[in-house]
Amino acid sequence: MSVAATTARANVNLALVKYWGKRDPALNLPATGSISITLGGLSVETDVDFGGSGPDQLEIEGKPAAGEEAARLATFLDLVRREAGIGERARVSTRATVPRGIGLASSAATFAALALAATRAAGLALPPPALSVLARRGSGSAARSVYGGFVEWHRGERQDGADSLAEPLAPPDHWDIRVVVAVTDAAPKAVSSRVGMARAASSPLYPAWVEGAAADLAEARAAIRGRDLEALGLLAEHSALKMHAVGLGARPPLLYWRGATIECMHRVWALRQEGTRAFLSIDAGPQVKVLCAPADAPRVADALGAVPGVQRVLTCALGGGAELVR
Ligand code: 2P0
Repeated sequence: MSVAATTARANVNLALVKYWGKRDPALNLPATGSISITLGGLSVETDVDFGGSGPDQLEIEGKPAAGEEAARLATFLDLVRREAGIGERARVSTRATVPRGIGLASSAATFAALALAATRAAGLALPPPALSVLARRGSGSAARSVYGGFVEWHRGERQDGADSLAEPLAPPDHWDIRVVVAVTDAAPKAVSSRVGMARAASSPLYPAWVEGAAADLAEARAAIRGRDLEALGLLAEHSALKMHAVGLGARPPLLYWRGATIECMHRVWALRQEGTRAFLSIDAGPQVKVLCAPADAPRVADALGAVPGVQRVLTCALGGGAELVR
């Protein structure tokens, strides 16, 4: 039985130990585990209700969803319908409360919010672990956005993916840190993460990437537990740069960086030389994300804002998990 219209919100997350490669693309089962922080204030809000028949009505930012985006949403809604035993069509409306056009309106927040809103609208009350498994089917990294603070997504061993879910390592108030984001290019990326990950497997560096994950995860967990910014920052930087190195070695090659991306990287390393503890991460795009202490965030933001080609800079604290809005 479907119930009333439901709205949920979820934040984006930044992986400190990256997810880059799948053991099963159909189920979004990762080749390795990953660890992220959920970022406050960069979120996606989704309204869902079920009723009537006909094709789903899917709206993103007030416009009908089309193409692959619409297909991914509809496929995900089919999973929810199957789990709830309903056949009604869905009406979905999704809004990013992230500043628009900054290349950060990640699918992680979209599918974490949709998983929560759609299951509730379909009359299901899934506990967070089951919600994480479901969100993963929409987008791998969405498994992590179900939770706030410091989060680990386990690779899992099972073929059906039932054990490939995220769990919280520590809540947001465990450790007050900041992420400063330098936006260098807000255009949609030319190669999706999905395609990028499939291509990564052709790289001779990929086996080393997969093999190194367990040690990276253990190091990140220990650094989070000990609130050791230097250890966590250096490890996050190492994980991100290894991920991009895998892409450079792929056939065809893959590079998400623009000129300003590289200039930001040098600026972060110069800040470290000058004594500021700042550590970079880069996802499947050209933006540079810098981990630092709250007191250093204004200095880091000023430094990145002065790099030629940087269009804007925003600073985030840690945020909470997916939540119902109404
Ligand atoms: C991550 N990324 O761990 C990595 C690092 C981007 C770079 O997860 O195919 O949208 O939907 O599972 O989760 C972005 O990829 O990919 C991502 P799918 P997803 O955050």
